Amino acid sequence: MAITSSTGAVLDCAGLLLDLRYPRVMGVLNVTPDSFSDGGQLFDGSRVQLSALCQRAEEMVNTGAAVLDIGGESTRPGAAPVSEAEEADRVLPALEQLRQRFDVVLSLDTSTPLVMTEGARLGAGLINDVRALSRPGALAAAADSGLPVCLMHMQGSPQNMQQSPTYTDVVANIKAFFEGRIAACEAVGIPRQRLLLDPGFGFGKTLEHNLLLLRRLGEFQSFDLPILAGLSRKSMIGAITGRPTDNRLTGSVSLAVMAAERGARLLRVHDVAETADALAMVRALEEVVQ
Ligand code: 8Y7
Repeated sequence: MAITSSTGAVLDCAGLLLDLRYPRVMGVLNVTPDSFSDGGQLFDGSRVQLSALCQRAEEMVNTGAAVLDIGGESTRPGAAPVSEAEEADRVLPALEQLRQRFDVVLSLDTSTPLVMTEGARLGAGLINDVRALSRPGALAAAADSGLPVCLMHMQGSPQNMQQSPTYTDVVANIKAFFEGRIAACEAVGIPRQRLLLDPGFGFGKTLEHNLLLLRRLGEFQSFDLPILAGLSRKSMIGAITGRPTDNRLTGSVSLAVMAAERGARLLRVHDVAETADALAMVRALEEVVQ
């Protein structure tokens, strides 16, 4: 199902091919009232505003997004948990609308088995789980969906992850975590070639952990699986530049380039057009001959 090469792969995302042999953009579409950098923008009172959502999606598709990542549960530090039904009510109508309008891979940013199962039925192409299929029933739901899955590393939970993140060696510890989750996936019938790996910048990591992870990102290429990186507008940029979330574009694009140079093949970002241009330059350098 997947054509692999040394640098990337072509993933079958429910019939749409996602070519990860060069770095691609995943645009963030939050359908939450409370996400940390763009919370509430697609919300009208308590409901998802589908027309605003489609407008944002169209802009992202037209400016270079290969994937749209739809999320209905905020995972910012300390965020309140949301019920399965509430999450499904936010995400599934959004997915349905987007599926009708756009021929782009639609990713579900979810840890919830119900959302995986129903989302796959409605045409989702990818599962992006910040909990790496650890919720009860998630492995089975993901296996049944037949979809590719991004396994992200998080230490702790969104409620407590930033309290005192601790590693003996951040890269070695996260590699060991990936080994375990890959084995768990294979045990339920999710083939290894259907997986992407993400070290989870900001999820139970200090600034130093995040910087080390980025510097050493290339070491995760040893798995020979596509690497996803989410750095866009994150607090590590605020910590270095002193900028608030709405003024982190330069920092975000810079980090996307650094990640792509170290092998990341899917960059999860808020600023699609700017990142797509930057990644086009990375690609040109990768592909030039002689
Ligand atoms: C990431 C993510 C978020 C990330 C993957 C934010 C849902 C926080 N970050 N998924 N999700 N990787 N795979 O800052 O880094 O956007 S939410």
